[in-house]
Amino acid sequence: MPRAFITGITGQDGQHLAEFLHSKGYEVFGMVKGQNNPKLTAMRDEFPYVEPVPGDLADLPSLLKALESTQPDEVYNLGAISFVALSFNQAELTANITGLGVLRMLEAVRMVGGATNNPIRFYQASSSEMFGKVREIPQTERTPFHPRSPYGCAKVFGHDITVNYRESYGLYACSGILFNHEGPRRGLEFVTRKVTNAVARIKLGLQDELVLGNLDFKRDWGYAGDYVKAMWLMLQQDEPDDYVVATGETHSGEELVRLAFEEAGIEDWQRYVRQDQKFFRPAEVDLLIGDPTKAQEKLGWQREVDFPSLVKMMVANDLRIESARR
Ligand code: GDR
Repeated sequence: MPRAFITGITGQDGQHLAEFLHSKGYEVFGMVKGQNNPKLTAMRDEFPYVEPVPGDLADLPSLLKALESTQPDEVYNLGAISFVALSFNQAELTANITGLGVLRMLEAVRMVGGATNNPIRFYQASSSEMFGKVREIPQTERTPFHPRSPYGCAKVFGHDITVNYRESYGLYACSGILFNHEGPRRGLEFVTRKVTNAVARIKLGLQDELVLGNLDFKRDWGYAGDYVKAMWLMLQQDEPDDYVVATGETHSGEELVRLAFEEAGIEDWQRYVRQDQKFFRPAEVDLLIGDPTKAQEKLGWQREVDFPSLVKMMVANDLRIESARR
């Protein structure tokens, strides 16, 4: 039975990846921080097959202990301070966890190593936020980075140090440059879920308005369930490499809002939407659109869920959850 170790297990991608690897016959270990993590009970209920392992990305000895005790074949580093807006207020913490956390995890992988004929394979969750103020359209594995937030800067370090460990120590280490990926498990602080949840609540008469920040931005939004398959594929190749994972389409913030309201049968969406300066960021990423050709050709990866289906799935999910709460 192959063994996988996942950081960020309680997040959206950790959940999708655990489910996927379990279906592939993996034994799944999930790193959980803190002595009384509030998300642990929910994780145990929903994913009884995931074995929780204590550890913290800020603490190298704990990572060494976690890998020594679990002896994984594959390590997926999905743990991070992942909310871009928060990173402006907690820049040092973001640099420590989202940036230096990758270095600590790589060092643990290098030191624990795994079997001589089967060294540990490492996946780093890199991000389209590294492209930031984009230098070319669409963005590929060769597009230079220009991050626009402390989060983006930390992710650039994580990406570069992953490449460096691969080149310096011959580690099987891959960096997946994933564009935005969403779904029903997305946290309510991210714009897609914030919108679909508010739309459901407005539809059910539980909320009057949707307050947002900048809507003049474009994102390449895919479905998280499709994207975790690309992570796994990257670790099944003969050679480690870096890949952009994206849909190749871009949609505006306004399009997201309009589609979500339409999905709930509300035509005059402008009536319900207000903008507030407090949700604007000090610097913005205006236009992201990724070119997934390499992932498609080399990994045989294809996305299955398109943007309208994604919005539909998320609105339906929030209508179901909010109706049950009423
Ligand atoms: P992003 O996701 O920053 O792209 O990072 P997010 O959904 O937070 O923002 C997308 C865009 O929406 C604009 N926006 C708002 N965003 C939020 N969260 N709340 C609002 O009220 C709001 N109004 C407008 C933002 O300004 C932004 O332009 C996500 C994260 O998952 C990262 O961890 C990941 O690396 C990247 O996607 C790829």
